[in-house]
Amino acid sequence: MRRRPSQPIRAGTRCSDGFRGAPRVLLSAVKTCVVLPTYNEADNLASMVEALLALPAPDLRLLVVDDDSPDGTGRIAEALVKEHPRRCGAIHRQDKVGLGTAYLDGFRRALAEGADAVVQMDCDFSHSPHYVPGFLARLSECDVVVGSRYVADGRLDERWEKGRVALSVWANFYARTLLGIRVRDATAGFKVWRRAALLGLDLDRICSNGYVFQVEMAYVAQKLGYRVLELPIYFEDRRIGQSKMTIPIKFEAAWRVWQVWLRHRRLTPADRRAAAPT
Ligand SMILES: Nc1nc2c(ncn2[C@@H]2O[C@H](COP(=O)(O)OP(=O)(O)OP(=O)(O)O)[C@@H](O)[C@H]2O)c(=O)[nH]1
Ligand SMILES: [Mg+2]
Repeated sequence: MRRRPSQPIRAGTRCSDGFRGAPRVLLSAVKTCVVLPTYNEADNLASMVEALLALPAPDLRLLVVDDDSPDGTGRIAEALVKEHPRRCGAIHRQDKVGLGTAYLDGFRRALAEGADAVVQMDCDFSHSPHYVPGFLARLSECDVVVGSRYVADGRLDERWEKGRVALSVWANFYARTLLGIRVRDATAGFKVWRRAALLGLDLDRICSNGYVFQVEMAYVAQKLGYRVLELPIYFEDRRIGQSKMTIPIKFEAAWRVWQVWLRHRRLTPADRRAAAPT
């Protein structure tokens, strides 16, 4: 069955990626993989995994992508894989090679393992696991759900200093204006993708490896005509551990947005990967 890019999914429609149309998808029927990139998250990983495995989404699996964290996060991941062999997996990479490729490696593995829905989220509790079932349930209405700080009822942690809030708002405004991104939170890192959307996006064309990865994914998804649903989240400051965001990374991100524009500005829905199911 083929649908035009922006055509809504009718109630009861059976789609080739295992979803039914509105009003609600049966969570138990959706094979979900949560991709968790980690670098020095030893204090967060076990509690994050515990919280995710306790969610009312029985066919939910986790995939940790660790970059040889000096604090031993990789060893904790292995212990969790041993403890939950059917529900946890891990990819161990040799070096800190970046958030973008961590997600791409995780997405490819999740798709290869047959996931219908792929969740991407930070492992520091900024993205609260309790949103995941609600996001999955709304995936019947769209191709990607975005956990958004900048829609009505979305909020940033009150403990953020004014400068940090201003920078976040400015970065979002900059990326949205330059690229014409309609999503209010263009830099959001908490998303749930339909299998068909990730396949159609063609992960091989995504080139950003740093924080612009989120912007590139949002831009390419929009250019290819995928339907985005933004749902509000409360974005809490990381509970434990340190941010990997530095001033040079922020400057680098600013000019890389131009690269994203140059690379993808001519994409249209016809450029979805041909073999991708709709
Ligand atoms: N595998 C891998 N994970 C990374 C890398 N950089 C960051 N991460 C993880 O990606 C997620 C987001 O990174 P954070 O440092 O929290 O970045 P942030 O959310 O923009 O910054 P904060 O506001 O301080 O939380 C976390 O789970 C990190 O552990 C990396 O190079 N490789
Ligand atoms: Mg974080």
